[in-house]
Formats: sequence, C-alpha cells, structure tokens
Amino acid sequence: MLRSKFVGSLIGSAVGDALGSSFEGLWSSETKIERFSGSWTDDTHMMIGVAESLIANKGFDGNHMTQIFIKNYEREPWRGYASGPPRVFRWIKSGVAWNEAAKRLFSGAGSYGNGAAMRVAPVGVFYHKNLEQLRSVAYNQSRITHAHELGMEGATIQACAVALAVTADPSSELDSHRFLRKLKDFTPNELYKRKLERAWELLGEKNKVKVARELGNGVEAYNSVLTAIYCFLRNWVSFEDSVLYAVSLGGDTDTIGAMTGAISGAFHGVEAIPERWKSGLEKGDYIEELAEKLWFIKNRK
Ligand code: AR6
Ligand code: MG
Repeated sequence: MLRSKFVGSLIGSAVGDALGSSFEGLWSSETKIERFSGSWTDDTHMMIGVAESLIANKGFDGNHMTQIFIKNYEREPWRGYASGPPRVFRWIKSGVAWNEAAKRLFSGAGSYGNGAAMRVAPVGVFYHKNLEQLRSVAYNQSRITHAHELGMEGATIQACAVALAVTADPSSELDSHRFLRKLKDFTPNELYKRKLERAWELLGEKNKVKVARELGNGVEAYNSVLTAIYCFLRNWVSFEDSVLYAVSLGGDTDTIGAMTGAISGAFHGVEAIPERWKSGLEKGDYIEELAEKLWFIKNRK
C-alpha cells in the first residue's frame, strides 16, 4: 500500500497538472466535458527534478537539485515556466550561490509564487514519517527559486498535507477537520493559519465562486495551496472528483490540479487514478519509476 501511495502521489500530481493545463471544458452538476491531452507543464517538470535529485543523493542536496533544475529547464524551456525560476537559473549560472540567487527576485522580496509548492510531492512522500525533516527539506528546496516566506511556507504546508495523506488509511472515513487542525498546529504562519480556518468554515460550501474568491485560485502560494488542500478534503472519497473539482475552480488550474492530485493520490494510492488518465499521461512510466525508487530507498533502510 505504501508503495502505491508513493506512486499515486507523483502520478496524481502529474495527472492533475495535465488535466488542469488542458481543461477547456465545462463543469456543472450535469455536464462534464473533459479534454485530457496527457501532456504536463513546468509543475511536473520540476517535480521530476526534485525526485531525481532526492534519489541521486538519497536525500536533499541543494546544489545538486539546483543543477538538475537548470539542466531540465535548458532541455525543455517551453514547459510553461513563469518568469521567476529562469531568471534565478541565469544568476546561478553566472556564479551566484544556489541559496542566494532567489533572494534577488521581486526587488529583494523573493517569490511567493506557488512554484515551490507545485513540485514538492516527492518531499512529502519521502519524509512522511518525520515532519521535522520534511519541514527542513521542503523549505530548502523552496529556497532555490522561492525565497519569500509565504512561498516557502506554502510549499512546506503542501508537503505536510501530502505526508498526512500518505499516513491516512483510505479504507476508513477521513476526518477533514482533524486534517486541517494538524496543519494548523504544523504551521507557525498567521496568514496560513487564518486560511486554514477559512477552509474549515467553507467545507460544506456549495458556491464555487465563493470558494475560489475566499481561498484563492491564483499563482500566489497563499492563494492556491490551501485551495488544493480544500479540494482534496471536500472530495476525499474520490481522486477523480477531487481533481475535477480543483480545475473547475478556474484560475491557475494546472498547479491547483497538480497539488490536489498529489495529496489525493497519496491518500488513495495509484489504483484509484482513472485508467484513461494514467494511460495517456506523458512519461507516466518514468514518473512511476521515480516514485518506486523513492519508496525503495526509504524501505531498504
Ligand atoms: N511580489 C510581487 N509579485 C510576486 C512576488 C512578489 N514578491 N512573488 C511572486 N509574484 P514566479 P512560479 C507574482 O515567477 O511560482 C507557472 O505557470 C509575480 O507576478 O516565481 O514558479 C507555474 O506553473 C510572478 O510572476 O513563478 C505556476 O502555476 C508570479 O507571482 C505559476 O506560474 C509567479 O511567481 C507560478 O510559478
Ligand atoms: Mg502552473
């Protein structure tokens, strides 16, 4: 089951990204029009980089992960990267240290985009048994491109949500309130604590416009990480429903889809992901192989 959860999280993240990036359909109570090309964007491209580096070092090495990000980006720069990461990569190539370059973005504030959270699933599964270590690695992998506190903390909360989903038993009922309470105890950040409270209050909300407005559906980590967690929690019964709900909220659909899929896949395991999505997923076999290697490293120890 644990192996299936590792694979489910990484494949789920890629499926959510691919679905979100090709979602041009409609969603209402009666109509479901879905287009799934299977091709994914920078979210999955960077998640693959995180996994590749964790595997190569059997843990986190900031310099190595940075070099993998740069190598992958240079091979396929057309994946849909936002402006921040490529600028950081150029600075690092010109000699700036990997843990200093990202501090230069946005006039020295650092990025609070969701780019560090969208790629963090491998950290969530790999460190699910040790939340202290998880926090440290989630933070440090963020630092490469996202130096703003809200960008780093968003990624850390997303990694924690993936870890809690790995630990939860999918055959018994999930207590969404308890899940949110654990995250609230986990984060010291006041803004995220308030968002977690809001998510709690909105769990029964039927109006999607209100959900998107209050939790956010933008590229900022604080306007999307909690939204993804919420999408999972209110649809915890079904992987499919959780990611379709995520993309139906609009906005940054590929990234909110990816983050929702990572949590949902970690909860259910890969068998719960619809075959029509898995079979059409770009490089699905490779992503599965990465997840299995992460699982193998952890379980051999
Ligand atoms: N001040 C002002 N605006 C900011 C700041 C800041 N400190 N930080 C971020 N932004 P970026 P990402 C805004 O470039 O997080 C892709 O499609 C600013 O408008 O670091 O890696 C991914 O798939 C900036 O351009 O990128 C994600 O869906 C934007 O946030 C998404 O884009 C994104 O920050 C974010 O990717
Ligand atoms: Mg995106």
